[in-house]
Amino acid sequence: MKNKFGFAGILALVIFQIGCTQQPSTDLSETAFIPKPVSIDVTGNSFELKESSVIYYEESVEGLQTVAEYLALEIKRTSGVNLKVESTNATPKKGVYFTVVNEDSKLDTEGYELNIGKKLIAIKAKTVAGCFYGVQTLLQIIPEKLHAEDPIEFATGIIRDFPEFGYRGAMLDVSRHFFNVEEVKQFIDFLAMYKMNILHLHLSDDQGWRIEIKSWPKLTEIGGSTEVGGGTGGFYTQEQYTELVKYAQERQITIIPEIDMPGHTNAALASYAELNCDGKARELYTGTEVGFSTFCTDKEITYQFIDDVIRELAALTPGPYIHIGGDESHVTAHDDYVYFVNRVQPIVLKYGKKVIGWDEIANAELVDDATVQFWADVENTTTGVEKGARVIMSPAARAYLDMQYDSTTHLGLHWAGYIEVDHGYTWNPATLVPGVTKENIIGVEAPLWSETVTNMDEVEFLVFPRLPGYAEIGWTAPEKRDWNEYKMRLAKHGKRFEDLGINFYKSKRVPWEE
Ligand code: TNX
Repeated sequence: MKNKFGFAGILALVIFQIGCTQQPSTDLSETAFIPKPVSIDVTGNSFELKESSVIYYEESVEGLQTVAEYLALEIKRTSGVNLKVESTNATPKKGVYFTVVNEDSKLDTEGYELNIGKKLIAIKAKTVAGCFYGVQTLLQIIPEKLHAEDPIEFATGIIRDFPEFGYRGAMLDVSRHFFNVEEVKQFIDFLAMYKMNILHLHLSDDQGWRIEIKSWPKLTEIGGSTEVGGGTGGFYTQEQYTELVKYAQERQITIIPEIDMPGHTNAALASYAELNCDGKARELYTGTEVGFSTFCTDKEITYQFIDDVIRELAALTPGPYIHIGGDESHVTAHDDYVYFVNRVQPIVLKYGKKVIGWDEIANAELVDDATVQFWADVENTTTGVEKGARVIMSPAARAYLDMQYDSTTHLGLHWAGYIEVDHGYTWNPATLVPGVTKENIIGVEAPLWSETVTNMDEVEFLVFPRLPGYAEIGWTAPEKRDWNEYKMRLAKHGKRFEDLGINFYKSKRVPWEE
């Protein structure tokens, strides 16, 4: 029998249908995952999360409940649906199930397997961190914002995934401009979305001292009282700092505190006269020059002070590292600088932590397990490697989040050049610096210095959309990365940024979707 619409009519109807209803994808490989996973096997069906679905986690695995609850909260945030979270000692038949296994030798410590079946989503990993990354992958399958009537659907398949580097971080300078606890938490959430696991906090500089040290209270009373431009500044009490550490930990992020010294110390030198060689307190500083301040390297009080600061900071720090800065000490004589760095490193070890410093610290003797952070000087960095140090790659010309995108975007600086989104993405940490190879490198970090950045809107503009690229450089092997393919995935994240209310830079080099 002949249909009264004819073939063309039916075709039009079908096209109309596809155009109008949101057809769920059943092809998992169509999802724009960032960072790009190691492998995706498509099975061509779909899973629907219902109000009645339960999120199960394997009983008696410490920390796994937090991950299950995190997923429930994110589902609630994006869709309004409130899912139950329960522990279990057997694999359930339906719902979502988290499990930690020892036997899967192919899963690296931070790796995970996300198996989306028609009835059950199973996330397994060797560690709780792995399970958390499985959650982040899962969340990228659904839109950031769902309407009440939208089904919560996932294409089925199996993703196996693990990172290239164990250190994937960003730095926030809270000294030049202060960012409060809520703002730092927001920054932490940005990192978590892209499976980054390190937040380096630049806690002291010429313009401000931002962490309470109970044995030296004037550091924050005086040194924390202002910021670039003369605003009121601020600082974290030890309780607030602990709250940040915990918030980060729940998102598998380690906070690395930095006390920058012997240069970049005007705020401390203004707080305590005795730390100056001439015994006179410095004026507070609200400009943006660098390299004019130094601790007095031949006074014993300096090392007593540093011992107290590191003792208190180490007690607040569950992570393995303390960052001692060491950059741009232009008014410290070379020999004094070397003497100083040689004396400070053992203090860090004494309190059970490992040393990180900017690449200049390689001019000193380096203690065991020291890490140098490459930002500008190749020779310092290769010297560090020769002395047995490991390297964090933060090349200013590629990875500085405070560099302007181009000459027309005004926020940020450009002393290391302009960093458009593609320029920030198209480099390989393992081949960028001759003499520094994959074996020497623990990972990648993108620093955001805050001379020009005064609020979260401005933070977001410099961080997005570059941060996902740095996350991918840290997670995805270089042979699997390609700008032309990446920019298509990044384009699809524009909608996510909008739904999250993120003020991002709409680079013309990315084909953003309407
Ligand atoms: C250099 S990078 C600095 C910082 C500035 C930054 C601005 C480094 C270790 N030192 O003091 O804030 O440039 O981009």
